[in-house]
Amino acid sequence: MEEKVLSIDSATNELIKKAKEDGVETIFDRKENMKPCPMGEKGICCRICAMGPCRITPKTPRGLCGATADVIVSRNFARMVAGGAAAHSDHGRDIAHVLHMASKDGNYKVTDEVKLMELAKRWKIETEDRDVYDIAHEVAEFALNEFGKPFGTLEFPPSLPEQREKVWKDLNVVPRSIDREVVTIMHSTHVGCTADADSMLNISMRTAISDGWGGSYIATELSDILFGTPVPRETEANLGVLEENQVNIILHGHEPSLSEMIVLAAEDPELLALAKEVGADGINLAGMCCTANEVTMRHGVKIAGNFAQQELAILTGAVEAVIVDVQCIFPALAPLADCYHTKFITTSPKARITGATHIEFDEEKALESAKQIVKEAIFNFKNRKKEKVFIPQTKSHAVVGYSTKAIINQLDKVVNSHIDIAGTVKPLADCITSGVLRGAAGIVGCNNPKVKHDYGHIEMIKELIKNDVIVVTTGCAAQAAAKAGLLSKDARKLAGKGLATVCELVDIPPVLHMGSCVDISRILELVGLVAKHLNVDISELPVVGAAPEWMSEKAVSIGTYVVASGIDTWLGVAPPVTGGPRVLEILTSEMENMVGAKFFVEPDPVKAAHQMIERIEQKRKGLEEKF
Ligand code: SF4
Ligand code: MSK
Repeated sequence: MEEKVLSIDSATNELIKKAKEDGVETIFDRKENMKPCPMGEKGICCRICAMGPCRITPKTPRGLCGATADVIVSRNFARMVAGGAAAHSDHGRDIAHVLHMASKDGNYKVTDEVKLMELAKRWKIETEDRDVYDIAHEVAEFALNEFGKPFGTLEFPPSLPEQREKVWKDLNVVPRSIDREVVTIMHSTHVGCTADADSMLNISMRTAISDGWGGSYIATELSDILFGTPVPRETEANLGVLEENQVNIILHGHEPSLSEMIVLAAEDPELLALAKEVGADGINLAGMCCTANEVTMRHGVKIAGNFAQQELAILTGAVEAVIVDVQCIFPALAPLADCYHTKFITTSPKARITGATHIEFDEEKALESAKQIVKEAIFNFKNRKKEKVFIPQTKSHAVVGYSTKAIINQLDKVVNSHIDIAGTVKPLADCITSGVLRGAAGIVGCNNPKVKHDYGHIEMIKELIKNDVIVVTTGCAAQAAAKAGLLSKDARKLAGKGLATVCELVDIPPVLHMGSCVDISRILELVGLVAKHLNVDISELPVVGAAPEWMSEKAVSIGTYVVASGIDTWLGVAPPVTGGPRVLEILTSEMENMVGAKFFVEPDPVKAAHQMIERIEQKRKGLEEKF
């Protein structure tokens, strides 16, 4: 029987084959045996109280309490939003705590002072004649207060157009504080509370907005202040970045507070000497999932791969340690690591995994903790079994690190200094209104074995750039693009004439890496600034979003805040809402009347790209009438 090709990435396919030879299982095997529950798939199973679980069927159209399919589906959806918003925002809160402990002589320092001062001014924090760290601590306190302040509403960043804020005010979806919105969902979905799909989705929107324009935004801004605002830099991507003769360490998870310290520890002369002592040529760090994005855009650390490749890194037999913090970590890594010499090291009390080695990362002694973790990897080098090693020779060149500021810097290359001022998004807005660029698309999100690995991302991106739609990308989609060579400036040859010309003039690739999942806030910032420049609402711009291979609750929150921000969003995998006709109607139709955008579900990425282009052209007509 012919083998099913599970990925468009040759390194992935080679290692899936090795897994078979080694007699170990991966997500790709488990997917074959898993038969998803049809009730769960439609979202019509409720286990909110112990009278259930209740399943909606033609014979039982209501749960024991009387909840309808729409009530159950909308509550399940809201809880996914709450889970996603909580994960992103708690990440933001942790970074705020790190900023609060930053000091001149400590491990954590202020790196982007300009950004700190901008934020301090925005939040009306006194900056005159004050020590940078005093200001930083007050900024951190202000940020922490945004999570749980008892009165008022969220402080929006200046990139939010006032037209959009008005839409939210009219719908009563302006978030109060971030934690409060998450708690409100948990309360409202308790048995005997909200039993109205419209209201449930309204609450979901408010919580999602508190993520995108609150918790995630804070995570990005404070990370930039601490670790530096990314600038374009070169890197390489795919499992071929692992080195035969070095101590290979995979950094996997999300929060840069850990990975930044590991990067420092891996440069420590004492540890480098120790690596030599155990017979290695050096220490090779490689990132996975969003940690990869964080460390590649600030340090050029190479990208080992995306979500679906985490087990495959261990399968190479050449990884001394996989160091993880939070989110998107397979529990399967623990038993798999036992089959090889790899140490699977968890570091966060929020993500302990049975079978892993737990070394708690102590932010108070950050570098010391990081060194201890790196030492574990070095000492493990001697246990590597040469006969088990197979590193696929596949890697691609990529340019990463396009923060909003970095994009504006690139745009300055085409500013006519006689007419325009530098440092704005005007050149980008001009390219869009003139039609040289038809529009822009944000392609984000995970891998999901329901979709051929990376196929959804890559086919969609290629189709869009071919049609002069510039693509910005984050998360595991960004890594798929890096592996496929689409983040290289050479990828201009795959772009349409207009986009290729812009890329040439501004010296960028046609697909811009903007960071990790929380950095979708950078996309919101850029889009918001263009809308403000043109004095239109975000929903009037020829801008679309997509998550072709999404899988996490975070992606549900992201999709909801992106749509609530006025950007049409395509999903390659249907969310578990199809059992609620009213919920489906709101998400895929009525939201357009409320927020000027809606969800689309289309598993074929090329078809989806054409639907996106069609919507872009519709929005262009609206803009042309206006200008
Ligand atoms: Fe069943 Fe209602 Fe309890 Fe859900 S909340 S499990 S529908 S009785
Ligand atoms: S890591 S949420 S698999 S993008 Fe942010 Fe990747 Fe999705 Fe996790």
